[in-house]
Amino acid sequence: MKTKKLRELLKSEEVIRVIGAHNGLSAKLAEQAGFDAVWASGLEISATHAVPDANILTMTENLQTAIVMNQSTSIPIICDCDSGYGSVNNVIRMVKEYERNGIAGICIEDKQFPKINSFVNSTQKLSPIDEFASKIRAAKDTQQDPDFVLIARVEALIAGQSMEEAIKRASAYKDAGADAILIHSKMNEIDEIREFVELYKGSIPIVVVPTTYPNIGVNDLKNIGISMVIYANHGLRSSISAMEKTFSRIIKDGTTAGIESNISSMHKVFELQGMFEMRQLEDKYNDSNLKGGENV
Ligand code: SPV
Ligand code: MG
Repeated sequence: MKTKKLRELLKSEEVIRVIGAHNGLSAKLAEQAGFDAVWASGLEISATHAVPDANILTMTENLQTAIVMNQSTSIPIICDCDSGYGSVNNVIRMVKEYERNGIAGICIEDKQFPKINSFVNSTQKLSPIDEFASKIRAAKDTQQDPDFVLIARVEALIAGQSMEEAIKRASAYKDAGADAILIHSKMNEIDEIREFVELYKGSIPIVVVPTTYPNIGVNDLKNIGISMVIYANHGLRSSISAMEKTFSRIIKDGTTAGIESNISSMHKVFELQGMFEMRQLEDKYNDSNLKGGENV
């Protein structure tokens, strides 16, 4: 069970390394690179639909994407579920659906619906603490598998609120039953996170997303007392720059010759999509109608 795997990871002394992904292929690449788990990122999934990260996509669209990701990997998927798609009743259905579909963990954030990405220069509207704590209690009461993980994300620092407010929220969410706290920050240094960890004496794992403070290494995170790091958007951003380079070069050159050596081979594509395994199965079951060669 992937829920059990994620629980085991949360007990480990090492920092759990998680990478953002947005489809089956990127989830598979995450596993092959050696990540412990995959973050089904709202930012990545919305961007790959070419819509804003602002609850434009529905829960069902995000879940369908997460299901494909889950089927493509053997490592746990942690789903970014924004603020839970509405009220406690939305959260209750959400937990049922995500759990039923084999998702190992979810993360909900204490913002109002519709949310907007934390790095957008906009007013971030937080939920009242009690309202968000109720969502956590409802989620924990709903889950059937005790190993299903709920991460509660504190957006107080993102919203420009005090450290005291962030600590108060983290404590309330832990009391409501959260399995881990994601403390989000948009500072360029780790100091704010370090201060949070020092002041927050809660006994549950702490998760960080170092998008704006990339210089902090995994060993430093461990020394500070962080349990999980999510590199939330680096797959998406690397694919955008790679495609931009390739596409503009083809337009400029009028040929693909100049980019061939910089892009993955067709062999690699076949390997990633399981083409060779499929062909072996054909041989095994002797389905002569489907036979053909690899021509590229
Ligand atoms: C995401 O990856 O969608 C996240 C992280 O929620 S952030 O973009 O930092 O809000
Ligand atoms: Mg998100």
